[in-house]
Amino acid sequence: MKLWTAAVAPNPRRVAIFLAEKGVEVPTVGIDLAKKENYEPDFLAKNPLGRVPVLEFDDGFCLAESMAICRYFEESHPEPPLFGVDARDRATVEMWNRRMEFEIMLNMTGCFRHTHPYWEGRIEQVAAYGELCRMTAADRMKWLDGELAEREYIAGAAFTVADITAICGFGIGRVAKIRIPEELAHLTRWNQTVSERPSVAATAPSPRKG
Ligand SMILES: N[C@@H](CCC(=O)N[C@@H](CS)C(=O)NCC(=O)O)C(=O)O
Repeated sequence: MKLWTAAVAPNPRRVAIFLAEKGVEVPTVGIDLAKKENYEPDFLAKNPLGRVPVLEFDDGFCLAESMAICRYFEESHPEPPLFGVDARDRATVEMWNRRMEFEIMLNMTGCFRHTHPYWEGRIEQVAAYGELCRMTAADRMKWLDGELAEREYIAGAAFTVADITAICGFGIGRVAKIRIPEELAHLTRWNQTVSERPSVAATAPSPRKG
């Protein structure tokens, strides 16, 4: 088994944090997105969408989508549980993870992709869309701050995959110069607590790398 991944990129980072939390080690192969290695025929044969991460099994089967990969490791290595512990809890984690994907990560990556020089000449950048994502992200941070007044982590009292998705969203947002405003005390507290976890600290993107 091997994991096709890319340094810094937020979706591979979700899997890297998840594996570190589980204490699972999987051999990795780095793909250089800047050199467009993800669009070379060998990689497109693994994922025709040209996206990382991809988990390649020994029989050649390739599993893409970071949450599908995390789900595989949740089933194969149940401890510690990161997708919830019973029917209601698992559904609650699912709800929050999807919210973190659609409300946080999508806006952070949208801003990064459409405003950051890293993507110049690589994709068709629509600056106005990037700025809309920045504004929406600001609104969603206020919303999340209110939610976090009620509990320690995104989905409840325990650290889950929803926290992983959110912290990876905030990480790439920082590269696009989206900062959590200090007055959002609950979100700031959550960000500090989660950022100090070894799995998160070890995979943090540097703003210079893009
Ligand atoms: N929904 C996919 C998204 C994967 C994705 O967008 N990966 C990015 C890196 S974070 C990528 O491979 N980008 C390459 C490109 O757009 O050229 C997942 O959750 O794994």
